[in-house]
Amino acid sequence: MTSDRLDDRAFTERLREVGAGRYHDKHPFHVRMNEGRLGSEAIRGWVANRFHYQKNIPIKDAAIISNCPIREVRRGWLRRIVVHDGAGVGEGGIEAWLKLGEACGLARQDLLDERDVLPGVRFAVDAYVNFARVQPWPVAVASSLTELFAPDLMAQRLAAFETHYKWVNPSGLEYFRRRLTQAREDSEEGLRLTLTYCDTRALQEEAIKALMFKCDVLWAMLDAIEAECGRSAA
Ligand code: AHQ
Repeated sequence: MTSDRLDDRAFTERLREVGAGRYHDKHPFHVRMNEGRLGSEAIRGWVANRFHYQKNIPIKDAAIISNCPIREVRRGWLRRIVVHDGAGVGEGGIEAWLKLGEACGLARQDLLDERDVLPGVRFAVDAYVNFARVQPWPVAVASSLTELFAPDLMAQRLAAFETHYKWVNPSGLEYFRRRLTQAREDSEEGLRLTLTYCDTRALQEEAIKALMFKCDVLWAMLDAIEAECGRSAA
C-alpha cells in the first residue's frame, strides 16, 4: 500500500497553518493587551486566571511522561517539569508567575487559592490536562506546538507591558523574558518529536487536530477572561 504520509516539510506546513489561523495572538483580548488598551483590573484578572493554566502545565507534562515508553523522550520532556516547578524553593516558572501577580498588586495566596479562576478557564485547563492523560503521547506532544507561535507573542507582550503598563513592577516581567528562549527550545523539541513519532498519516492528522484543540483551549480561556474582565478599559 503506498503511504500517503506527509513528508516533514508538508507536515510542518500543515501544523504552522493551524497557528496562523487559530493561535490566541489574534484573540481580541490579546490584541487590546498588546495595544495598551486594557485596564488594570483586566490585566489582574488575566494574570490570576492564567496562573491556573501555568500551574497545570507540569501536571500535563507528567501525564505525557507517564504515557511514554521511550526513555530518551521522557528524559528530555522531564526538563519542562523542572522549568515550571523549579529545581528548588523560590525557583521556576510557577514561582515567576506568582511574582508577576505580586508585581500587578495581587496577593500570592489569592492566586494559589484560585479565588478568581473563572469556570471557562478551569474547564479549558482541565480539558487540556485530561487530553494529555488519554491521548497517545505523540499526539499530546503535538498539542504543545502552539509554542511554535509563542516567541513572537512574548516579544510583543513584553514591549506592551514595558510601554503601556508601567504600573506593573518590571521585575514581574521576568517570566515572559524567560519564555522567549524556553518557548523556542520547547517547540523545537516538540516539533522534532512530532515529526519523528507521528509516523503514519493517521497520526499526522491526529497531531493536526490536537494542535487545533489546543488553540481552542487557549482561545476559550481568553473568551472567559474577556467576558469577565475585558470590559475595563485603560
Ligand atoms: O507560559 C506558557 C507555557 O509555559 C506553555 C507551555 C506550553 C504547553 O506545554 O502547552 N504552552 C505554553 C504557553 C505559555 N504561554 C502562553 C502565553 O500566551 O503566554 C502561550 C502558551 C502556548 O503557546 O501554548
